[in-house]
Amino acid sequence: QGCLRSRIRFFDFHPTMADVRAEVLDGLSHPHKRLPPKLFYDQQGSRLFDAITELPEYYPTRTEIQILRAHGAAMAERLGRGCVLIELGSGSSLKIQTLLAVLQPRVYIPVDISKAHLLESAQALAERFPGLSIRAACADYSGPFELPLDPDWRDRAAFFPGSSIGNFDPNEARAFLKRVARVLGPGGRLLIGVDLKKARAVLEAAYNDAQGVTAAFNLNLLARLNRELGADFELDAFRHHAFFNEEASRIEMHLVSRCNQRVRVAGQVFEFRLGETIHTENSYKYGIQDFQRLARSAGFVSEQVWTDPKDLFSVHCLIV
Ligand code: AVJ
Repeated sequence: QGCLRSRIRFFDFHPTMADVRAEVLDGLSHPHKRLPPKLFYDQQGSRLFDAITELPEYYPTRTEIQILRAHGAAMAERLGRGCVLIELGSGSSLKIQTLLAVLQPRVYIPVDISKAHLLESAQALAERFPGLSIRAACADYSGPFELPLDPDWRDRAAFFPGSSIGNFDPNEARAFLKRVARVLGPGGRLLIGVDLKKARAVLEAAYNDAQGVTAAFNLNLLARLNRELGADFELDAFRHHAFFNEEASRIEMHLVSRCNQRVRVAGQVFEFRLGETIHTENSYKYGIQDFQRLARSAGFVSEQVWTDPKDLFSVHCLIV
């Protein structure tokens, strides 16, 4: 079917339904109930996230794009023309477009957990960049993960935008960065977007938007469990709560139970007290040097860092 399609190869390393079920039951059995933020990104969740990126309060996406537009050519030079380019959490593959024209990768490997979204985005990208060879991989990079790489492909580079690194606690982030370093090999470069620590009011507004899109995004997690695991969460019986935890330097998102209630999930019953929460996301905020220290502890050397004029967001180029 047409030459556009033939440039996209799809690789499915997606966790199975059984994995999702086990992780959900494990998280809800914990004394402090929690669910991993990767579960946000079903098709509906990916759509809601895209809507978040356009909110007036949510500064990270537009600020990072501003930095990429201002310095994309220099960044692409560093990553190396003609490299094998891996993007982790590629989502809609919008940010990479600021680099592709200069970078001209021999192959682009978008990796995302949201399968339908990944396929749509790869399709759209292939149409915009007809010469580009794409290997789309549906995978969960929060643990060890596979990539569709040929062993003899050297000159590897990775792009990890959006401050998704902030979803990991610092120890997990270090373990993740070590895995990326191993995939890249000596001399390989990682371009990574990291949200900066800033005034509480600015941070809290970004996760409590006036239109309630972030609340809908958070609550969609329960709707998804209802759809996919036959859970019986009453969406009105939970509310979105997001705040900046200063000591830990992270935004925390929770779903707060509005009453004492019982919920059935995949055949198991869970009790919620009034005010009890499910912790659904952490989004760590770093100082530039704090992040450089973390990267060093994972085996990277920090080569360059770019920020916006207001120092809201940073993009780091790291070398293995
Ligand atoms: C995609 C994980 C970077 O933490 O800002 C946005 C996700 N959650 N609003 C973030 C998110 C609520 C986002 N990351």
